[in-house]
Amino acid sequence: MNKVSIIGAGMTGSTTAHWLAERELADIVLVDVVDGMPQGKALDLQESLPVIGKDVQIVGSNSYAETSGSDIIVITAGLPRKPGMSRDDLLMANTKIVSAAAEAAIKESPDAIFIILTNPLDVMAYLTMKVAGIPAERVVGQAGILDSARMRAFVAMELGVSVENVHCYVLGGHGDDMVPLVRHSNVAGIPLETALSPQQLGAIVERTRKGGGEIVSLLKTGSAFYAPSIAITQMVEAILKDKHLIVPAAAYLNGEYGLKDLFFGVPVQLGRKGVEKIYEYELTDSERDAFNKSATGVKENIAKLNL
Ligand code: TXD
Repeated sequence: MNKVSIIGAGMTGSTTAHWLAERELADIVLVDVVDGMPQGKALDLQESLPVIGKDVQIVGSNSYAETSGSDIIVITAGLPRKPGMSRDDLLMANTKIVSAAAEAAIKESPDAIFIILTNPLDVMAYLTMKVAGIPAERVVGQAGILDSARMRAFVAMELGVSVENVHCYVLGGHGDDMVPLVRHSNVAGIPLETALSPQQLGAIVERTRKGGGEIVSLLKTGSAFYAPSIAITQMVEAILKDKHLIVPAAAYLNGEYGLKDLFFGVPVQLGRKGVEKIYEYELTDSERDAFNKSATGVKENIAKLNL
């Protein structure tokens, strides 16, 4: 059985464990600093499995020893946003937490692939690569599947069609300057720009950009967790099953899209080795401008880390 360790057993971490166990994808270790919490959640989840007939082991712990030999390490440890906060406001607090997590996790699982969720996402993925000292293809950040799923949900609701017919691609940094690529998105092959009026489309793009904030203001404590954790699950499955699945995700760029030395949301092919390939879309001038604006924000935050 494959082994996936999730660092941070809060809302996104434990919900990821839930989706993974339900799909019988791997044995799971949940690690958190809170005494008893990961153990309690792991046991509760383990006790749910007889009902659905799934056989995976789920362990909760406050130490990294149990994570030893993991195929994948998912890092969700850190603070979530409060209403009114931007993702960037979390930078300094989460840098300490993610550094410690990456350092401890790599010692136990030197060959693992890391999937990062903690915000600010693109910067935390970069930090993990540096601290763990592993090749870029073994680190990938989750943001694009979620942002694209939000846009797909809004389009499906607007048109009254199945979400299965809606394909959207949101790339760039995981912040308010993310880039919903309208020209590359479609409904059953019909370009989004034909299927929707400019007003409808404009409203959907805006709601997508602020999709995380919309949930934060509704919840008042904490941020979204169902959609982010199913997005991680899709990435875990693509890696463990060596699917060569192309998804929007944060990968290390070394010249692709004219950008260098940052993690950034692009179409990424995921397989057993991690990031197998980055696909480059042809962009118009305005799309490229949006990419560059988003990348500047990510670069500024990376610079603050003084790595
Ligand atoms: O798409 C995306 N990238 C995101 C990112 C979508 C949703 C959430 N996103 C970010 O993930 C969010 O802004 C946060 O930075 C993280 C985790 O969000 P979550 O909603 O899971 O936060 P919780 O419920 O507060 O859980 C965080 C847990 C909590 O149980 C802490 O005790 C734990 O992290 N924590 C730690 N675990 C291990 N080790 C250390 N050092 C540690 N510090 C805190």
